[in-house]
Amino acid sequence: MHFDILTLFPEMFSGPFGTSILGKAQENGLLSVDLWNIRDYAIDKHRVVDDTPYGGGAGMVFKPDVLVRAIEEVKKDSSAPVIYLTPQGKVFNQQIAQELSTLPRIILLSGHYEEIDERVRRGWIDQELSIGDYVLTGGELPAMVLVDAIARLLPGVLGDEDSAEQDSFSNGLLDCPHYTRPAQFRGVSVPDVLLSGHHEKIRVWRLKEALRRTWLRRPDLLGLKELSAEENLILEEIKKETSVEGRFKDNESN
Ligand code: 4FV
Repeated sequence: MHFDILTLFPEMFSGPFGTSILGKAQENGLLSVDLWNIRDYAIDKHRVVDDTPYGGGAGMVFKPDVLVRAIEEVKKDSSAPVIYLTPQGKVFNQQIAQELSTLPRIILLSGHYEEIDERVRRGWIDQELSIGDYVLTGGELPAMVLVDAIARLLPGVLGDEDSAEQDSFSNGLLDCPHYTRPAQFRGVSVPDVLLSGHHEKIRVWRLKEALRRTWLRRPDLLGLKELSAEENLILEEIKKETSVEGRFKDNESN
């Protein structure tokens, strides 16, 4: 999969994209990233990329000619979608990451300043995505978040195919609790079932704990998911087990 990123600060990306899983994935040819400096498409002497908004007011607006020159140079005759990172976009989630991970190429436009000219939004932007309801200083971190969340879903990137499957949200639920050695740590033991080697019991325990955690912390997610007969049975079991105090206590712990 190929990512093109239009940004005013290409140097911001070298750290996250040059190390760890994303760096290795590029070395292995599982994904590639091209960074395009929007300022290179400002043709005036001072390479100006922004201007004051018509109608007055605070903030600056990306000049439409500069952005369009950059987008058209990168996109050429490709069908790759141009995705603009902005608080006004649809909130990015695991399902969107999954959908985008099936594409051969996407073009990300990292916003800056107040906004982009509305004519660019209407004529050259295919999709607007937000990483959350807060305002950042630039769209570079959002672009890194998208690449990270999408890239890890690409075959071979995580190495162990299963681990992306068991993530929070991958099956519409939060992830279950996890433990590793030692079996006893500061007087607290690992649940016996996880030491039993009984795969079916371990599967059911993990599903139950994922349902419990989702019900206690993010009941809204349960409303979005069609629960299987097994999941419904387990959820009823959890509700019977969980007193009002229990529900309150778990919220305290997170
Ligand atoms: C943002 C977000 C975000 C707004 C002004 C950059 C900033 C400047 N992008 N999800 N939240 N962008 O805050 O995607 O354009």
